Amino acid sequence: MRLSSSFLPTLKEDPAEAQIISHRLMLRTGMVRQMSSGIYAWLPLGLRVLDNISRIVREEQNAINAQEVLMPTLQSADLWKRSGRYDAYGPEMLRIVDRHKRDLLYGPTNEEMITDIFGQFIKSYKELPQLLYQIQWKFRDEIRPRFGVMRGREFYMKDGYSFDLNYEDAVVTYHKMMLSYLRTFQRIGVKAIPMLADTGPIGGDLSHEFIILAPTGESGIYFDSDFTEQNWLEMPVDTNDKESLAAFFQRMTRFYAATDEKHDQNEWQKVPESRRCEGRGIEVGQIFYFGTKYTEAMNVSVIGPDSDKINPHMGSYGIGVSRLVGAIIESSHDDQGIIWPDTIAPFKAVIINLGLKNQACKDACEALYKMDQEQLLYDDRDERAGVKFADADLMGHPWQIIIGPRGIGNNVVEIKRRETGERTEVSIEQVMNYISSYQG
Ligand code: 5CA
Repeated sequence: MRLSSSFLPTLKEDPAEAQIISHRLMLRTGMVRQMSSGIYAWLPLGLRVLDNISRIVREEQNAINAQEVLMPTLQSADLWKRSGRYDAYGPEMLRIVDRHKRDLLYGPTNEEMITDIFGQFIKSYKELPQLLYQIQWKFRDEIRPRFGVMRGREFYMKDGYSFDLNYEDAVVTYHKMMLSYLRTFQRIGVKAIPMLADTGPIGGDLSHEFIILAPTGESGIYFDSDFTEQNWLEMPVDTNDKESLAAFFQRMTRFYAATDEKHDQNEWQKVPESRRCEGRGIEVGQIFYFGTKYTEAMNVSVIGPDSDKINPHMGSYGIGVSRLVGAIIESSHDDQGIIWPDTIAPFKAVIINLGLKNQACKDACEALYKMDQEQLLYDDRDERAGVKFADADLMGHPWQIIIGPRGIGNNVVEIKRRETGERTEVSIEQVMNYISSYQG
């Protein structure tokens, strides 16, 4: 994308409405714009990040054979009356009446709808397990929307739902999803730590929250620092083998990790002092096992091996995709601006042309830009070098490729790594190679 003709409306001043750094940086870089309280429009730069996160989430869900669906945002109130949650959910649910006076609602979550869909099609235990997910907008009429996209009213969520024949099988699915989440967050470039959690309005008796460390987080957290040393992508777990999954789960739960709600001082004392980490964190995902809560209430069953009727055991699995955008910035920025992890950055690199009037510079920039127009942002604006550098740091592209009259005479360009500030000179032919083979 050429910066001179793109829709990247950056702000010069800090917006007054933003209390935390991620919100400030998202507004300053023109990623989002608030349209009503807690409701945001995603502009090109922000949407690219949202799409990149969604892509990784999708790949890791598909890798454990979860199947993607897309359910409507509007749901019939009748569904929620069947589960008993229509009255129980309270004022967070946005209730709507259509022209025929039928009660609808903007879905805050989809346990009822997916259970209904499942019940319409799946009739035998032989068709279990089933694992379905979607990435879709949700609405919760939060009393105090704040911190930008982190606690919005309309927000983007990956929500997954599982159906198993019994408790033992449902636990295998829970373990599988746990591993898939750890891999997802590692690929996204954040350290998310699973912590035992309360189940709230979703219900059930087994749940983990995934928490990213950030000083502005809403929960106090305690964890064993050895957890963050684990490489989940290289862990040899066979997701089709329940013993292998159970062994992984046992290994994982060896590390102490708890939010202040579940913190246990006795257990905490058993962690070696040098490994005790305390701080604050942001919840970017949560998984639940809640058994037959919805299948029983909504009278959904399958025929079991002995021709008896069985209510399948369910779990649900959420990732706050839009919240993650803010949470990543909270945990990855400096005084100059955002520092995007490579895998979800809106652009791989920015090309900074310091010699707009110099034909050799222009030619070099154009040639480079043509190599990957989708992933490169070309700063071809008629602006001072200082402005271009500041904007590049602010927007947080992992790489800056700086092309100026002096270097280009010797066929070299300067490359700056945003994360470390490290600078290298390479020949113009080597730039893309250097970037794609960089190993931290
Ligand atoms: N049905 C379950 C799992 S699919 C569920 O709704 N879980 S949840 O309530 O924990 O939400 C899943 C994730 O959505 C949370 O972990 C959080 O990251 C995100 N989320 C929840 N509320 C908001 C909000 N108001 N703004 C932004 N993200 C939110």
